[in-house]
Amino acid sequence: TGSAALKLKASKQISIRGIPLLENVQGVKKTFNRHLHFTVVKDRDVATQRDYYSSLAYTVRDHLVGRWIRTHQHHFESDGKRVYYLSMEFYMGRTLANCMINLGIENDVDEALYELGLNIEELEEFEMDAALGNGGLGRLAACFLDSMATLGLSSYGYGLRYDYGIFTQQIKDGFQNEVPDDWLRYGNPWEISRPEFLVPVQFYGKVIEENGKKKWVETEIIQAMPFDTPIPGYNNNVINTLRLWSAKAPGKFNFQLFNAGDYIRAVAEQSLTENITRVLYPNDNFDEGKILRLQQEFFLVSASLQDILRRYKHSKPYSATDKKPDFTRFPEKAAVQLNDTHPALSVAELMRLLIDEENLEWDQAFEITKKTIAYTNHTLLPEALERWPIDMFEKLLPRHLQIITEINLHHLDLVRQKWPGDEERLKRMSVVEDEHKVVNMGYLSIVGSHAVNGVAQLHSDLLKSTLFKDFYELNPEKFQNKTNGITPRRWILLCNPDLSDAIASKIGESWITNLSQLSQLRNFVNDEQFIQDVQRIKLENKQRLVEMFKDEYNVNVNPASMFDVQIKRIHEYKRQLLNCLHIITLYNRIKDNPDAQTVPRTIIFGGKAAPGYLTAKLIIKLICNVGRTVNNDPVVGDRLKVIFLENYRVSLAEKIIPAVDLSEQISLAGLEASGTGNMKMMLNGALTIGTLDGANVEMDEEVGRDNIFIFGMTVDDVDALRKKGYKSKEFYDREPELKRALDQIRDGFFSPEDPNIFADIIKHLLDWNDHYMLLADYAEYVKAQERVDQLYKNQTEWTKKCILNIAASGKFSSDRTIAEYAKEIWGVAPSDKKLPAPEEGRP
Ligand code: B1H
Repeated sequence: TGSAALKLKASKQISIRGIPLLENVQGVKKTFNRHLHFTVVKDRDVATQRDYYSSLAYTVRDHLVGRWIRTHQHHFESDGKRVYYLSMEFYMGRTLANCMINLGIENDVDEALYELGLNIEELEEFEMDAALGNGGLGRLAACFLDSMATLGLSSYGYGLRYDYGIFTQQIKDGFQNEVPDDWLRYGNPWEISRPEFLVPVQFYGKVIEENGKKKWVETEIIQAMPFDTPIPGYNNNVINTLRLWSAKAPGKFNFQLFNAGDYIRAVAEQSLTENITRVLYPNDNFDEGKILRLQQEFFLVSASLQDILRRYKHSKPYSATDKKPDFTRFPEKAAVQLNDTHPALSVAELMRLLIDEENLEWDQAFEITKKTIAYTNHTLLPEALERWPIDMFEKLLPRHLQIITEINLHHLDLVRQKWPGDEERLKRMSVVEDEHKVVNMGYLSIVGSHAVNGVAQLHSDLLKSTLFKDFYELNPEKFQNKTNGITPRRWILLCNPDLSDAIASKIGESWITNLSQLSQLRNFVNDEQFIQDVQRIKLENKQRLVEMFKDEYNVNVNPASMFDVQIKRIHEYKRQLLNCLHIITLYNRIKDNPDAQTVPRTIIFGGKAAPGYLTAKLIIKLICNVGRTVNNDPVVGDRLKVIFLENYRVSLAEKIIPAVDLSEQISLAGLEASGTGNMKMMLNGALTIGTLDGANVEMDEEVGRDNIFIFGMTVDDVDALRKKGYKSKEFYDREPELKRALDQIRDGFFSPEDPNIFADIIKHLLDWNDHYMLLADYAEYVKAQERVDQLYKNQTEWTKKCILNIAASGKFSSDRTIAEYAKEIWGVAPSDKKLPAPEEGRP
């Protein structure tokens, strides 16, 4: 109750959380009690905390539905161009607090729950994360939905409703275990199924010719059942829709078995069909190439495109009349954005629907397809690039293989026209790679799109100069950059209310939808009161985390220590191991010099390893073992602590990010396409230590080199070193502290009970020549960390730089990113118009 009172006091300051009105508060209490009774079917004698969460969720949902229906009517009536964001991942996290904030009812609900004697923050913990994503790519899709709704776009997310999202990570003795994420176990108050919009998706079968027309016949059908989730815009009464498909066996499946009287088996087999949307593939930046994944991708693509075409055919100009839909105008009414190549089959499926179902000619269909579709690339890592074996296509999607083959023939004709006789180039640019008998989905996406973009300037430039060089030379006008962004609603307003209030007290509130206004904070960089406020808020955020460390990890952490944080998927290219080598170095320095004054640090890791990625799992084990050694060494005391946070996910990120002092963004230059965690921590007043990779480059440009710790090789340095011939052992021999750390790992210093356990890590770094060049960047990294220590000793100077970072983070709003997509790719215009609220009567 103390914290509830504190929260009420704090939240009164900022009007955007809604001004609590007595009548509203009474209304919320009434609705809450009604839902407890009629929806949850409990009374207060037997209701559990989870029941209260459910009642609260339904209460908040009630405030959405009127606006949701209204938004739908508005989109129908205005009949503008619709934007469709197709993604295999939407990493939404929790919905409750985000809805309250975007609707501006947070203070009303706070007050009502307080008066009911309930702790709203405790109730919020009962909501499971909607964790239908792996990492940055899925979370980006979620941030984009928020921004598209906030910018008033008529937009839809399309994805899959996995029964199981990204696994729950448990750490036992330093080893990661995966537990299925049964997120729908207690029901999902935020979704509504739409059985009336069920869509059949075809698989297998064969292609025949009838009257000169191709026909895909004898297919197996799986139904796609849509589930809609509301996506509220910030303070504009817009509620857009995220539509997720769930696989459903058709009622009369498997005729033969039914007729043979094997009823039980026929029904049992239905559940096998429904496996298509059972589980999210848990790989970040890695393509497993499994047929089930190809089925998932086609299921998303086919159901979504059929739905999109149906909406077009029933749109206003055609609904009341019997006018035949004119598909040549389809690209004026629909933009389809592919979130990486995972929905790249859209190119072939849209062609099939236009040609086979709507009877268009090839050339016309291809023009329409290209004008409609655009493609975002998210990675250059070769192991993440999708290349599906032709046999898989042949079997699963025979008609699509034909269409792709024909698209490729037309495409290669154009290449031939531009570069006559250049057989090598022709081979390099073929969508169907004859040599490996695979379809290159990146190439298919480029050929079938009018726009291709990378996710940060450096990444977009590298696409043009390396991975897609030939395609850039063929169609330079297609290639664009759209630097990623994050939504300021979830990533500061929701997760860091006190910092949001402090900012609002200086520059008002319009930065929430116009983040570049944060630059006004530069005027307060010498304002002592503001410096103190920012410092105090960071400390309080850290103290909340310290309590969790005590409760859940039984580690005592000094809240004044520097919180040095690396939170992201565990991957060799992200170089968590480099961070680990630095920790060992700090440890050795303390042990060599027990009395020296050092800047106390708490080094925090969080992140999941793909279940099949053994090296990543071993890295987790090493971090945990180093932590065990360091944390229990009495000589070290509270000068150095290492914590590996279990089950890092969106809802945990919201707790950690506001407490970060130092943000670790240390990937090998050229390999992290953008990064988005880097932006979240910058916005919340952390300083960054990082390489010139991904969006770090643009953060550096925005904040200035004095206010960020940049170290290590650039992309050009990496290239040059590889050309010259990199030998990691030379660095091992040259750097005594590096050698010592590696020797300790190799000799079992951190694993006396199993001295050989880290042999593979040593193999990667020394024997196999350190593919991600950690050893080459080690010395500069350690030096950069020394500069970090120096600055941290002067808390005022440190905090000034934090303020300058917040002030410079405006570029990284996903509102800016989406406004650029809208203008430069989709051809739609954002609107800051507010739709009328439900109580204002029909427009
Ligand atoms: C990113 C992926 C990814 N890039 C394949 N690529 C996947 C690739 O399941 N799969 O097969 C899943 C994910 N994810 C990330 O996208 C980049 O690594 C980040 O640098 C970037 O910030 C993020 C959003 O653009």
